[in-house]
Amino acid sequence: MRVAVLLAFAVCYAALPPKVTQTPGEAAAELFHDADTNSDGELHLMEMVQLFDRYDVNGDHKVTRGEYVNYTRHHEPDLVNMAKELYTVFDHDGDHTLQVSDFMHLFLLMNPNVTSDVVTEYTFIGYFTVLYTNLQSN
Ligand SMILES: [Ca+2]
Ligand SMILES: [Ca+2]
Repeated sequence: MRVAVLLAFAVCYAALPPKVTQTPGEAAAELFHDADTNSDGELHLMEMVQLFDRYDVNGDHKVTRGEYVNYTRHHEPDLVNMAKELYTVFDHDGDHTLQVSDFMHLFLLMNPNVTSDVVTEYTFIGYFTVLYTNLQSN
C-alpha cells in the first residue's frame, strides 16, 4: 500500500513541467553579473569579448550551438529551454555560428551611446529582460 502511494506520488512529480525558478529580470541580472568580470556595474567591450571566450570552450574563435547550450545548461540553467532561440537571436549574420562580431553587434545594439565602450547594468538588464520575456511568451 505504502509503495503504491509513493509510486503514485513519483509519477505525478515526474509529470510536472520543469520548475522555473527565476523571473526574466532575475535571469538577466544573473547574466549581467556573470559578464561583469570586474564587478563595477558596467559591461565594458573587453568583458563582452571575455564572455565570448568563456562560451568558446575549445578556443577556435567560434561558439557553436552545442557550446552555447552547454554553457547555458551549467551557468544559467533557467534559460536552457530557450537557449536555441537565444542562439538564433545572437547569430546576427545568420551563418549558424557565433563569432566575436556577433557579440559586438549585440553590444552595439544595447549601447544607446555609440561613442561609448560601456553598457550600464541598467541598460543590459533592461535589454535581456525584454528578450527573455518575449521568448518565454512564445
Ligand atoms: Ca565591468
Ligand atoms: Ca568553439
